[in-house]
Amino acid sequence: MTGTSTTKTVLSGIQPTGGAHLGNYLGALRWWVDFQDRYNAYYCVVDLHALTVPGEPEELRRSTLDMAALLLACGLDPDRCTLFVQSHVRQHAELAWLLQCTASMGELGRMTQFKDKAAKVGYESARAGLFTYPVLMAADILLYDTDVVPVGDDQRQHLELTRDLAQRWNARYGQTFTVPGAAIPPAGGGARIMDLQEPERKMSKSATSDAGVVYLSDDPGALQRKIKRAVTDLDPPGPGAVRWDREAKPGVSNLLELLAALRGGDPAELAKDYESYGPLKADVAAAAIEALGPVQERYRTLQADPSAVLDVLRHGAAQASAKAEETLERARRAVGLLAR
Ligand code: ATP
Ligand code: LTN
Repeated sequence: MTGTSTTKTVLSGIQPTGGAHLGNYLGALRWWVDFQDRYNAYYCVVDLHALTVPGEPEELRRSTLDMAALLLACGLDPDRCTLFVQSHVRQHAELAWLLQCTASMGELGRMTQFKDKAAKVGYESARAGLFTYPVLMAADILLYDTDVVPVGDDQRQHLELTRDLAQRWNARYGQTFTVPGAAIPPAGGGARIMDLQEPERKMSKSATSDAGVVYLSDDPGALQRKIKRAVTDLDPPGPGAVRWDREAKPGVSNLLELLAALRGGDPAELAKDYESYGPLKADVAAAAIEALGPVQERYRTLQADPSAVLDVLRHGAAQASAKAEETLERARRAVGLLAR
């Protein structure tokens, strides 16, 4: 780690529920890579969060390791950040319990991600962990005295809850936690990439169909096909057909946002270069292939050497545990648990 005591701390997490997609990359992962050099950086694969929805044990094991390899392939460097698996640092689950006893049913019930995911399986059979999940996320963040949390726009509400929990705790039990802030990409900068087939829904690992989700592991052929078939609208070609208007033209605006996030620039400005959808799609596909090519190459190399990835994770967990234990002990004392 390159951090010093005056360097601010960054932490973020990603679930190993299926492969990472362009939304994850543009909304979060590329910022993680960027932030390694400016912050004391902790990044984790949040496997405990993945248990909130049904899945196969063997699949979870495989996808946790795969996700770690993909993060390294995206550019995380174990010499410049601490990369670990959430369940390897037991303090996360323990702090989550302490925080659950300061969170209210009402505030957790208002979380839109809970409402969406519980509605999918039916409220009665939704796992209790799905309900308390945002508190585990708060524990992930608060354990490391985190200042900054780089996430996509969909995590704004969870970050707000984390801040509320930390402030409430500090007011009730005395100064214990650093109150974190969110680092969400600017509007038009990849904070909320939409599904290519259903541009009113966010691109998601748990989408029902893969057709509108561009995975970081998609080969150039698949990538081109998915982008070519992206839903747009029936406006005829001509001046003004391609414009940045999320309400009236969600599909086209999403393509412009993808291009802006991949190549740099402003989506409304980029729109002026196009009069029809075909050339825009071709440019988005080319930009995605260019950005993902090197990531895929490194991913293949890392996949061939799982023990090297495991070594990184073991080392990361040891580093993270030391910091996490310090904070947890502070919290245990503050809340009145008897010292061991
Ligand atoms: P799931 O749909 O299974 O909940 P997900 O695709 O939302 O998964 P996460 O692991 O929950 O992925 O998110 C990892 C990071 O990627 C988070 O910071 C999240 O905000 C960001 N992210 C997820 N989807 C998008 C998206 N469509 N656009 C921009 N950022 C996104
Ligand atoms: N809840 C987040 C994933 C997540 C996370 C975190 C993000 C779990 N713990 C800590 C930032 C910091 C999600 O669903 N994208």
